[in-house]
Amino acid sequence: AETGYELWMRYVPVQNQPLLNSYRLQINSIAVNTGSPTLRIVKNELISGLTGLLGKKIDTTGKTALNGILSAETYNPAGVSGKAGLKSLLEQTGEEGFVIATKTVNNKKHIIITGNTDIAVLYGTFHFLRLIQTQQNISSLQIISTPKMKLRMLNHWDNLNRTVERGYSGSSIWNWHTLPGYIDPRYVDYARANASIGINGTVLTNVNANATFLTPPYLQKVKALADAFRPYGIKVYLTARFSAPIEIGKLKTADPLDPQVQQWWNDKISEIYQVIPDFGGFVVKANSEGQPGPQDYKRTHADGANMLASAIAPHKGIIIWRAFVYSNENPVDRHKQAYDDFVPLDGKFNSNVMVQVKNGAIDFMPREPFHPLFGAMPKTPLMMEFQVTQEYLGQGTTLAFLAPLFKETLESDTYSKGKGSTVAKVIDGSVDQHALNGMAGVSNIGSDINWTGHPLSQANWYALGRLAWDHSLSSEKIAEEWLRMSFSNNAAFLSTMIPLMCNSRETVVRYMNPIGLHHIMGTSHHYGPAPWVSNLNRPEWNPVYYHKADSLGIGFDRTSKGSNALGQYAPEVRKLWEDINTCEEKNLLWFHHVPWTFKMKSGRNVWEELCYNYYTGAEKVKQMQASWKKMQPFVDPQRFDQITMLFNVQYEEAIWWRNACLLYFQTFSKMPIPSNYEKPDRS
Ligand code: GCW
Repeated sequence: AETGYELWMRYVPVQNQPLLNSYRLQINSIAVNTGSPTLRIVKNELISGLTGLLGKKIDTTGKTALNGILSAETYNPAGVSGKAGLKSLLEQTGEEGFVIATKTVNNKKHIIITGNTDIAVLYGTFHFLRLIQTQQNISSLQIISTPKMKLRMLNHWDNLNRTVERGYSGSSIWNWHTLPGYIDPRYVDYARANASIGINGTVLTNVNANATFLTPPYLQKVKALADAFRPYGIKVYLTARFSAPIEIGKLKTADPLDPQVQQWWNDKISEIYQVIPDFGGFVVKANSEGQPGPQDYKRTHADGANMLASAIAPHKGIIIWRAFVYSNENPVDRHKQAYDDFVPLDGKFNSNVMVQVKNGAIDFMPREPFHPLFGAMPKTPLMMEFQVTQEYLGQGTTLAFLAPLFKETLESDTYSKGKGSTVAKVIDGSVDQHALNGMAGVSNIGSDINWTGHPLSQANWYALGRLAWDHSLSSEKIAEEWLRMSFSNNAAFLSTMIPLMCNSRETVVRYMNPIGLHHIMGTSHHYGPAPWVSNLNRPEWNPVYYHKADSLGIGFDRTSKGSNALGQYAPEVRKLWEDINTCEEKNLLWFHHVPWTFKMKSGRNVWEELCYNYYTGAEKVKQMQASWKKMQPFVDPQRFDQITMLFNVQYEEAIWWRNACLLYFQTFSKMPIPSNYEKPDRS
């Protein structure tokens, strides 16, 4: 059978014998009150987790003559959590945070997992199992953990016909045909996996999906999924196509100020809440890439969002309105449009509206500077939209561990309220005091047995959840946890694989989009290089629009002498990036048109620097291949072979990117490829 289905919850026996013995002594019995579906899940997870990890049958009576009782309970003054005096700690943990503490109660040593809600206990349970999976010391625990963000979401770009937009791991996991009657056990495992990393919301449908999802038969299917996810703390959201009142409501207009349209949405939303009482709300893509929206009726994004927000407010739902908008009426610089459209609307959105912003202003490139909207709309809660699926990062054949990409954006300083106003603090609500806050990732999950296609891409799903819970975690820590749980706790394995994972995205940047190049990929499918394309009827779709290579140099001038997209950033940021000498070289060609002969810090000129990056990028894939070969003793044959084959594909693709881009750009630079980069593998 294919391995990988278990994700990071493999629960294989602890390999380190002394540690295993000590865990066995410390956990003699578990005590879980199963008063709710969520607590029954807690109990089952502890039984299956501990049986697997400790390789012994677990006593579940909670009654043992020995020390070592593991108690999981929602805080109870009369229970073990109350007797252990954990009340004051729980005052800090809110609805979802948990405490794990070692305490002596009635003369017996207990490990207590508790929280203010059942879901918090479930989160604590997964955390506790993770401690054992990653071989941590559990002898004296005092852990308090609360999520830094309220909404921690996956966005599925799944269509009704089970295709997945930009999905590379099979078809949609939602089988609309057999729903609502058949609940595939996979839906439950999906919920379990998400709960294990703290994800608490899922948007089932593509932002480009049609309105059929909002018809009564489909709402029954959505309800079936919502029912399956509820005990895991996961709320269901849908996308709302703005023209739904026309398409399924038979109205003549979808104008948000039209009373009939408003009534239609009021009724539709009431209908949804009758079926799904805790429905989360809608995500909306409007007036973007041909999708309908309020601007079709000369109304603003705020008019559109507020119309839906008013209809959903009585039910306590929210509207997540996307800021990913661009049109060909803005020939100067697509980079600027979202800011131009949305900043004037700051303060005009209802309080249950969030604006969801991609991490960068163009579109999920291998590297983008942070989006200028972060910090620029203080009166509006902004939700982060990251992409977990690897549309522009090699899709299903490439290892690109994305935690470093996520972190790079989260740690960028917007300076919106002075130094230290990082993107993370803007979106977690702390800079502008927003109670509504969150982070979403466009899912990479599909029907493949291993969920994500590339086995190592499971780490990106994991990273999204972990960072939404706690954006201060380092990429290395996340990689380490995931590797230990998914593969092995062996020190030699980890010391190779943690850096390999953490450097993998930078390697992709080197051979695809070095020093700030962007949007030079193949048209429409976005796979492989095509920097030469110039004939698409929408100028901002053409790669040449972005690299602007000519006989003098290369790069997009976004300074005040060019498109002035830099004018959308805070003065401190603008100043740093405006000056070609202080702009970080990783973003150089993003903001500047630079002469081929410009000297980089390395002493190489820009042309040589490009050659250097493309060549070393490809070389680094080869090094990953070689390192991976040495991992064979630590990995099951099936995953080992699959990953080996995928590295082979990735290496061919790196050569493809390198040769295509350099040979094309050379027609402008007219300079030779330095001979020391001419490695024998040039094919
Ligand atoms: O990245 C682009 C993709 C589209 C996608 C769009 C969006 C869902 O190429 O496939 O559509 O972004 O985010 O709306």
